Amino acid sequence: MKIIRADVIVTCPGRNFVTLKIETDEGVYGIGDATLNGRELAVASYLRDHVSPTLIGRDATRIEDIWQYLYKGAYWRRGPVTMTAIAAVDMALWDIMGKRAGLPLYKLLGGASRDAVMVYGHATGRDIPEALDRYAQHIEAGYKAVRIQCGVPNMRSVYGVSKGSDKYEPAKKGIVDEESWSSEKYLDFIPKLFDAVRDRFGFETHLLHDVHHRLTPIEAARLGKSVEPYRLFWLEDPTPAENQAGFRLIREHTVTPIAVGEVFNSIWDCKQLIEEQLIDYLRATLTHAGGITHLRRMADFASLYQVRTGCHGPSDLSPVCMGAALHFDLWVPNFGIQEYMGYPEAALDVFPHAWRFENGMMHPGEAPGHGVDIDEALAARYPYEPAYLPVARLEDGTLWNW
Ligand code: GCO
Ligand code: MG
Repeated sequence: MKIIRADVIVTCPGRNFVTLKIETDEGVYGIGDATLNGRELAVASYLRDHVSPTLIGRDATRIEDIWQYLYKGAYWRRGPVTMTAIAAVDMALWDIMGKRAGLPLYKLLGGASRDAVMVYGHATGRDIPEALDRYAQHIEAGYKAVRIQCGVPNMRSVYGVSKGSDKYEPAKKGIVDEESWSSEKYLDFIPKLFDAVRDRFGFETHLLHDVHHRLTPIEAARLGKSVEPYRLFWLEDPTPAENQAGFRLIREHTVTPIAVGEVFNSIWDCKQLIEEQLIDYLRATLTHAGGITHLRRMADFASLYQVRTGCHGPSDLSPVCMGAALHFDLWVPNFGIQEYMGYPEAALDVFPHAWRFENGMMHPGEAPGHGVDIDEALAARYPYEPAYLPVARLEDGTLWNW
């Protein structure tokens, strides 16, 4: 089964998505997500100019060999642009393999390890009462796990809090927005937020929170320690993870579970974190970490140390990634949780999908492959619109980690 075309489709149904469509001489095609928020066109060019021409004529069933070819063959290894491009090819080829076999992807991977996949939603509020109301809405919708983010008193802007609308979307059309940050104000406030959640809702739901790389290791240790009574499911990205050894400091001080890795793109980004058991959940996901072929390798390695998966699943990963991730989650033995924050309606129309949500649990469906398609005519009605993630500055103007 030979590859005869590999086209890149860029569309903006509410936000930008990059999709790779691979077609074969047997008429079977597959699609993969190549969306890298704020740097979409870099991956589109990498695929269009440097990868697609090398795919033509290759056997579409040689998924592993094509992965190795793109990884080793570029000479320049790793990095988010390269690994996102490889991921898109990999996802599309697994989709083709499933369609050809007439099997849903999770069965190709080894079959279901569970009946459905637990997901967590996002409750965000400008203040505690609003955040608690959103939390309540999630419980009513059946969610068993909820991430809470909340405006901090006397702080102009806070990661994760939408300005008005219900859905949080960090990328801003056309401009790079500047937000401000104070670790001191945040550290004082967060225990009060969790206290209010547990006070009103008890310990029934899993409670999650994202620090979004904002603290130093010792501050993160202090936060983890101070929120232990609220028994979080996880505390996410408490400090940037380039220095993996930095997490030792956090581990020495707290038993609050730690989740890291939405910006990881390779097993090398988390080798020490996993080997030294410095984290509990790995956030890497298919689109940014080399697709199914590579994420499977990372998850297997993590399983040796009882580290579980917690795939990144914001609306800036396309519904194609979400579909493939749900197959991965249904199979992966060391599954923890999957993020699911929903999509703009227009995006769901452009990407018809087989997955379903019921009572806080999701299932990828039984369609062959990953079960997500693209309506190209509809996609063409939403041209690319430049949009960028914000940056954060400390109150004195110092550029900080957003
Ligand atoms: C999350 C993430 C996102 C990122 C976004 C960047 O936990 O869902 O932190 O909100 O900020 O994916 O593109
Ligand atoms: Mg995050």
